[in-house]
Amino acid sequence: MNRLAEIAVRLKSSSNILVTSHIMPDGDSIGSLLGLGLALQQAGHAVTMFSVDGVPDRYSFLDGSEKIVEKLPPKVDYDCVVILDCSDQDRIKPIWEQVKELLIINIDHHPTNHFFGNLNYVNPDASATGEIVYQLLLEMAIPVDERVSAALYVAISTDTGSFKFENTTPAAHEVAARLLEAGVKLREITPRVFDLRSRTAICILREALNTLRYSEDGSVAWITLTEKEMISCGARDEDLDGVVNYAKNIEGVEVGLIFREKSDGVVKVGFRAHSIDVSKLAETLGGGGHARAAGCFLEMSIKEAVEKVLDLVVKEVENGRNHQSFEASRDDVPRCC
Ligand SMILES: [Mn+2]
Repeated sequence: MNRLAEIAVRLKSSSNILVTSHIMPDGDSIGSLLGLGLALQQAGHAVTMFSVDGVPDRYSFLDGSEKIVEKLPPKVDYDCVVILDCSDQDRIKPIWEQVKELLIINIDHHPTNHFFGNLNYVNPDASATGEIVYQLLLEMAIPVDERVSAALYVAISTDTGSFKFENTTPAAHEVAARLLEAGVKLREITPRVFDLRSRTAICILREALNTLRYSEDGSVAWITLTEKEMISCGARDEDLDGVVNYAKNIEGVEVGLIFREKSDGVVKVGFRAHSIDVSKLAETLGGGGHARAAGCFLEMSIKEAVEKVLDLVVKEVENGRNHQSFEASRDDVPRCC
């Protein structure tokens, strides 16, 4: 692995730079791209900021996002290509063949990173790639202006789930503090990035909560959504983002589930857990994912899918209790401490 100082030296000597980040961009992808791209431009470099899938509406208010392009010329010639927040080449598949012979600088915080660059800086301890970009700008002695600070703040605050996830480190807060000092306006960011919901998303949330059910012992809560309900709201999969958490976050619930009927007789199941490992359950059903967030597809009716999955999950929760493998949940912590 390279040091950030080496990457800083290389960037300083590059006049024509391509900066890009992953497909289906999230806040860290866009925020890092914009933060680094704008700062390098300001320092006098010719920078092309590129995002395969453009800029999601939620982030298009960010100053400078209008400069992010979705197409590259057929012949590319850059002194270097900075690839941000991508664990592997597949995350930038549409342009990889086109740029792979150029000098690639890979900057990321995913522990699974493939070190596909000529220069690689991967720090899994960083809360977001945006946090690394901030350190890189310090290294290059490029001042962080209002536009750059807003972009990097969006990167860090989205990847830490508004500073709620476990990757919220002291360093994340420290960098956020410096960005606030540099002029971040939360009244412009918070309503757009965190609070805004489309009417479609609210419509499908209302339908979803109407279907909420609990297992007998109350440890599992689930939501079912039929194709009919999706169509009646005009909802797409992305409108269901976070809906399963309404089930998971109910008092006494260990596992929240969402069953989404697809038009082709397939049911998509989402699992969210507080303490047990639901990725193993999802794997036994042909799916996978993370320990506390997993999913699978089942070829059966939604009624059959609920019965099948519920049986497995309730047993797993019981097992978890018997083996006392639960970590202390917030409610288990005595109020005094
Ligand atoms: Mn990230």
